[in-house]
Amino acid sequence: MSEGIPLNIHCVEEVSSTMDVAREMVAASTRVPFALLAGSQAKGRGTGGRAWASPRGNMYCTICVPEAMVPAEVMPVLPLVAGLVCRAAIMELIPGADVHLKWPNDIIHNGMKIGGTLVENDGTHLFIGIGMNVAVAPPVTDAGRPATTIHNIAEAAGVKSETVNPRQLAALVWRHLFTTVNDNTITRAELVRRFDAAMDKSLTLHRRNGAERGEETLTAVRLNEWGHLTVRKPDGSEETLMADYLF
Ligand code: BT5
Repeated sequence: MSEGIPLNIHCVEEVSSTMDVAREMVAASTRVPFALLAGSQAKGRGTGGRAWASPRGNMYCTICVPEAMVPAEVMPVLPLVAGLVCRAAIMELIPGADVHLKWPNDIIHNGMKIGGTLVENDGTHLFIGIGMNVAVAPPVTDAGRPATTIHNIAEAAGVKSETVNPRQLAALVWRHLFTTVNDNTITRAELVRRFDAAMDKSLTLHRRNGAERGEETLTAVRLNEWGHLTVRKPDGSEETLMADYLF
């Protein structure tokens, strides 16, 4: 049990994208909440139409939750919560691992990308997509940062990497997600504080223009109460970003 929500994971082999198949499952009246965990994806997607490389060996999961289950305090920062629960899941498997977050949706180790999250909705349900590299770090072909894997992090930490697998990781993400969603004492301010504390503020950031990176070098300064990121520019001035994605 995860804070009253029994684990409900559907495991499949290759799909186009777990986001699309999860929507079809809702249309076919699959019991929600559920998680769809795929072995690989032919058309995995990131934000803004970018591709998510999805070879076998990694975790490709969409958790579908009725919108009505998510409290008003959590809803505006749900994309940040998605990153927080992924980090918590990895750190439960590899205690003390140096796992950080990059606003708004990346999970990072030593400046390399372990995974990313993508939140979509259909008006009544939320679809929380999570891709995490467990065993395979695909080459990154655009201006994104290099990829790493949870197995690499485990080995560096002296944890047997074969003890970390996609199914187990998905179950931990599920538990951390529903623990947060069902905590009726949690506030938006607290979730923002947690994300701020988990950010790697030493990273050099760039705006994304499609597959290109913007020239200006930015650094993360702080989150505001809505979880928007204030960055510092090379001339020392600050700007608050709302819907931008960063490389
Ligand atoms: C994300 O997008 O980081 C969100 C990724 C969400 C993927 C999951 S998998 C399950 C579910 N089903 C889907 O179809 N999607 C979700 P974004 O921040 O836009 O990052 C995309 C960028 O990450 C690309 O442009 C590359 O630079 C880089 N990238 C692509 N595949 C990668 C990988 N496997 N590991 C690390 N970096 C990758």
